[in-house]
Amino acid sequence: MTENSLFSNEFLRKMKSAKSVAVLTGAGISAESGVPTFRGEEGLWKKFKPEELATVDAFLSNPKLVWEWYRHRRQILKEVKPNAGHLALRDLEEKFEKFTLITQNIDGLHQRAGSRRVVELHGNIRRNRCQNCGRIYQDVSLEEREKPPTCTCHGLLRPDVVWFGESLPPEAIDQAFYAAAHCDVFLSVGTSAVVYPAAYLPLIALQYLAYVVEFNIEPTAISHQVSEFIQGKTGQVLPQLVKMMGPGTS
Ligand code: BJW
Ligand code: ZN
Repeated sequence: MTENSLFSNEFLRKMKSAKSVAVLTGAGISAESGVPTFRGEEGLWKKFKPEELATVDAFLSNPKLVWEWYRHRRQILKEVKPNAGHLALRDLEEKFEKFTLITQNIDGLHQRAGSRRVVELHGNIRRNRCQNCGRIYQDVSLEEREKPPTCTCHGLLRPDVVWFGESLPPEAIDQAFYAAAHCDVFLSVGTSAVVYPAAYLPLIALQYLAYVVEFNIEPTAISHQVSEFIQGKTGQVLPQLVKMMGPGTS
């Protein structure tokens, strides 16, 4: 352990010599901005399981309820800003030749923090898409509607996000799998690692012999498999990692 004691010498050595780093983030990184997570005690949605609302079936059987859920979340996002964890990942990006930030989050907070290369696995809440013809609508004023607007084809508009049973954007998943298989260090940050295929990424990185470090406030489904588990709030721990890395690139 170092004087800092949070990070092992091995982890810091790997980080300082890494050419390629991949990071997977989940709802936990945005929790300190005030965005509710999906699961666990802190999850505001514990009265709704995501598996019950984030599906096409739920949307088609009760479009107004699902639209309302997203309207509420869009409202929250108007009032929040990136936290120290997002900013630390932005700073980390500058330190490596190759850095891929893969996020399951749909909140756009990494981009707002200034991260340049962000791979969005589950879409983005700011856009809407026709459930029938797939046409994309960028007009954010549609968010204000109390029920889902309709497309010119008469299909219902829904947020352009990935629900259970739906495929992830092919380009995003390709980039994510490539980054996991080709990185020297992989960081799994603020995710419960129970939703696939995202949850495969740290396991793939391990298979390809990357050093895999998990950051979470509590152990998760993959904690026993990773190279190192670092317990703490990402808004506190990630800035310390950036500081320990020192100035410059590796
Ligand atoms: C902190 C903190 C702080 C708090 N600091 N930490 C293989 C095996 C088994 C099942 C499947 C499989 N492959 C596919 C499946 C089915 C399914 C699946 O995974 N089901 C599981 C639940 C079992 N997957 C799918 O359906 C996916 N599609 C797919 O595979 O397509 C191919 C296919 C098609 C048809 C048939 C079969 C295959 C799609 C998954 C889409 C997930 N979508 C959602 C909603 C997105 C839109 C929205 O936001 O509304 O994505 S669900 C929800 O979960 C959201 C999240 O991105 C995702 C992950 O959650 P996340 O980010 O990990 O959040 P939490 O709340 O779970 O965890 C937060 C963590 O932070 C916790 O650990 C806290 O401790 C921690 N934390 N504060 C650090 N301050
Ligand atoms: Zn349409």
